[in-house]
Amino acid sequence: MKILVTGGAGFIGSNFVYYLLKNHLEDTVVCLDDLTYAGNLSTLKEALENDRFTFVKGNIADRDLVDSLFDRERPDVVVNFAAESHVDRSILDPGLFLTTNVMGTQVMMDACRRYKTGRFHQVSTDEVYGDLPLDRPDLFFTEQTPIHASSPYSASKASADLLAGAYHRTYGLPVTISRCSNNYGPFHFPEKLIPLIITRALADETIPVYGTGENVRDWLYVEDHCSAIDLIIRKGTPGEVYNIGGHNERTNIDVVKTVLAELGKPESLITYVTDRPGHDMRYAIDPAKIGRELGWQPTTRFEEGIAKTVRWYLEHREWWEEIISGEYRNYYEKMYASR
Ligand code: NAD
Ligand code: TDX
Repeated sequence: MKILVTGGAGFIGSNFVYYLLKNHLEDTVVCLDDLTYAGNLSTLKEALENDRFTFVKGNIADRDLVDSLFDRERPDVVVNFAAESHVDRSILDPGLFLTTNVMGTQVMMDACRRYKTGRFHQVSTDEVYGDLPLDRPDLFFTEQTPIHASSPYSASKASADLLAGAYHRTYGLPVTISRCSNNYGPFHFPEKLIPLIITRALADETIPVYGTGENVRDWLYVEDHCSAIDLIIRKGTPGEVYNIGGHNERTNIDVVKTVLAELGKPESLITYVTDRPGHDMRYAIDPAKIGRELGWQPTTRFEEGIAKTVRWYLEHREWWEEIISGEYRNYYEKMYASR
């Protein structure tokens, strides 16, 4: 198969590219990525040396570019990772989230319709379900949970999901959607909580914890997310939504303490700062459907995944030091100075 991966120079997309190249020697992979602040060609260095991999720089919302790419490549499957992905940035500036996450998804699906692509897979998120209360640990998000977005980011992802569902029903486009919990692992951009803790703690800088640190996230090692998407594009049923998660709920403060302990850094680095507006309290995925129907199971326990991730950041300093020495400094100053 020829698989077109959008957003493949970002965190999860790049891990998925490497997953495909390693596990499916019969497949070829084309990556479409606009190399925004979150996309990094150095992330794809090893893939670029593989003759089963092609990189194309371009915006998923650019209709002419996407059409000519489909004309040339005729992919069998499209996996759409490309998105603006950071909640805090969506609060500062929502517009780009609508252009990329909603309009970009539409452009990709229109191309799939025109070229009769065998599958369009939309990589979505558990954030489309809103949040759960802390005092009801018995509640989980299932595929039937109503959409209830809290941030401009999650509203844009929810809009794309609704559009994808409509393209399936109206035009018969073979769409699948996956909604995964928080990922962590190699190539995670340092604006997100876990790599932010690692990169700042290594420099003995303070770790900003929003609000009380009691918010709960459900963490999944990125390779487990990749194996789930791989199963869905090969065995999943068009028109279906699949939740992905590994029952790994942790409060933010627990995550911070676990990572600091792994690094041998003191908890005195923790600094409580002003909360994120509209901050979701708890995410918790019920992954029973993908386990039952496709036989997917996560393989990496949280403590093991954190140890692997910390080791990766220690061994790949050049990757993240390059990022945090550039424009990222201005971002950090703008986002955290007045907190
Ligand atoms: P990321 O921000 O690390 O990477 C996004 C990639 O998309 C970058 O390479 C960027 O250059 C590219 N991109 C952005 N706008 C583009 C455009 N208009 N055209 C082409 N390329 C563009 O994001 P991520 O964390 O890897 O997330 C990937 C996908 O997975 C997103 O759709 C996100 O909503 C979803 N998701 C993420 C998580 C998570 O924990 N990170 C969890 C569930 C779902
Ligand atoms: O400096 C910080 N301090 C802090 O306390 C940052 C960056 C985050 N946090 C908190 C906010 C969240 O409760 O940590 C938690 C995790 O924050 P993020 O890493 O920003 O992730 P989150 O908002 O949960 O969203 C992530 O998971 C779902 C991804 O960024 C999304 O793309 C994905 O859809």
